[in-house]
Amino acid sequence: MRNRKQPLVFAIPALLLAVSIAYADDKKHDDMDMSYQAGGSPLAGEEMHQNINPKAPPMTTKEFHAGKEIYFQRCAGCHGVLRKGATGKPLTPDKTLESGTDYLKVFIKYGSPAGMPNWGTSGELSDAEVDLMARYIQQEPPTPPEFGMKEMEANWKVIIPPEQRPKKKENNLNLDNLFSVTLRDAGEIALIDGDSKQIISTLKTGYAVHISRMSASGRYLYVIGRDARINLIDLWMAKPDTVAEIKVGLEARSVETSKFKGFEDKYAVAGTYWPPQYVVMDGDTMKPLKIISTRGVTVDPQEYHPEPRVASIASSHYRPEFVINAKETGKILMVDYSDLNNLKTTTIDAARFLHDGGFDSTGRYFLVAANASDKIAVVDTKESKLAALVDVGKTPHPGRGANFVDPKFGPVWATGHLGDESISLVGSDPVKHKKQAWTVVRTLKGQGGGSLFIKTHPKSRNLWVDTPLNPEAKISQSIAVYDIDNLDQGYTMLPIGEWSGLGDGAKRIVQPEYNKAGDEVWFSVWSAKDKESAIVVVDDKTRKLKAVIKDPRLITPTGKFNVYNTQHDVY
Ligand code: DHE
Repeated sequence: MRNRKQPLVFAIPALLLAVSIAYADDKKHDDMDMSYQAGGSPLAGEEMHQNINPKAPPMTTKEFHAGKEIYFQRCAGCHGVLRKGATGKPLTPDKTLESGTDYLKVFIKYGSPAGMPNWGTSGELSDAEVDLMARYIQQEPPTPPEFGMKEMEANWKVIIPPEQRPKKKENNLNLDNLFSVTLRDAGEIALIDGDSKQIISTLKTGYAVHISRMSASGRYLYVIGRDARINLIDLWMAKPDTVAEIKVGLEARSVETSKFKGFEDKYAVAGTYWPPQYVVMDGDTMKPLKIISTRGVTVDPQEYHPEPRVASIASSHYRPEFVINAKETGKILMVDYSDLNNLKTTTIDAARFLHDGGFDSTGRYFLVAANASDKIAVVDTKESKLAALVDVGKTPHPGRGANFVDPKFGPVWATGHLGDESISLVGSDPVKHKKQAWTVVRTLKGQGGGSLFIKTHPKSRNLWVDTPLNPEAKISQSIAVYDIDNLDQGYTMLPIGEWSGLGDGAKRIVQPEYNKAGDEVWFSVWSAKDKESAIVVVDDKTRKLKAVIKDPRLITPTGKFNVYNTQHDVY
């Protein structure tokens, strides 16, 4: 049913519940588990969960609900709400029952070198919870509730209506160089002044907050949590704060705003993992206007998929269109927002498991990773057509990618990979470098697999590649930097984790992000929530340490979004 190439190597700290259970043919512990579990008197008198499969280990109704809660919070992000797998392996009962409780418990408790987090030994889950989860994932997955207009409206709050907001900017902040920093496990963002490196404020956001995006004018900041809660923050206020809030589903990752001329700041759009749909909202209040389901048929093989999650969303500069990537169907939806009542959508068949991506330097082409297909899909947003499908390395993960001019091959867009150490440079100029366009013109050797983000800036000749998910601490705690003019020379490794001066902790270096001027690169030094984390700022020219931002409020900083660069798609 699923693509056999689904990644083994994801260590996304959120959630891989059982990376290798598919290989557990020889581990049939069902009977043993059954007798062990069923014999326990603690269950006597408890209301039991009724599973349609009699082989599933017994659970009380209370345990089932507790398991459901943990699963939707921690595991669904990778394994899917219906447990059909995506980033993580499928966890449907046909697989999990074969593995059995003991085997699953080991995986959940200790994780695996291939990327499954060690939920038990890290202290995130107690032994009792590990046992509960091992039994929970052998039950039939419950279908989560739908989330339509009624639910969205009930969860929508305009805290300060547009007419009561500032008529002009009321603070002295240099908004262009402000950073919105994800404080993942705190469920907050920090607004950091890029000039002084001071934290201006921290704001409460959704659970396991994920990304920030800017409105076309640069006034409104949209922040989305994994619980599908979006905060709309007005940066013109004397003290920037949330002016509207909405929850658009049970699980989400992406939010974007209309950027086409004449529609600046008019609409926002958010995609959800569950339910599989997207919603178009008013830009300044987030009033939900139109919900569209992504359920449908996959590009190949052509079969129905009940849960095509919405991954990245971009906003076309050439047409009033959102570029919406439906992960499991592999379809890219060009949604014309100029007439919401008579909605026109061009559906582009790309490749399955669409994830993250960004524009080329001209802003015309959108390049998105079809991660488990090891491909990059290139969309021409001017023509609303697929320009190419490019084979790259194993499990590409570009973030928004990096644009620069390769001295030999001309303009390129680059991606790193989760599944191998390579960095693929894709020719991105179909006019002057037609032969190279949409092919891998060069492959760089990186520090190792486990790369998530790659970055440069139009004013820089450095290319930065992180490897936060590499199992080797030396690699996950450092960054590779290439001289764009001498790519053959290979990379220089900078020990950013060490530079941070932090004590023990994972200190994963994640997501390089430039300041507006393009002369500083910011790196998150990401440790667990009970350990100190930091942001390290490096001078782009000298590649020397410039500043370390430390503060007790900086809990698990990950993504950093410079207002100007995010607003103008500079990367
Ligand atoms: Fe992300 C972007 C999904 C885990 C940090 N992440 C994205 C996008 C998607 C996505 C679809 C593109 C949004 C867009 O452009 O519209 N991320 C997912 C997952 O499904 C996944 C794999 C598992 C999960 O449980 O959520 C996942 N992501 C993570 C992390 O663990 C990261 C490293 C840390 C964190 O904060 O959660 C993480 N993701 C990011 C960041 C971006 C992102 C920083 C934006 C990068 C950019 O430069 O735009």
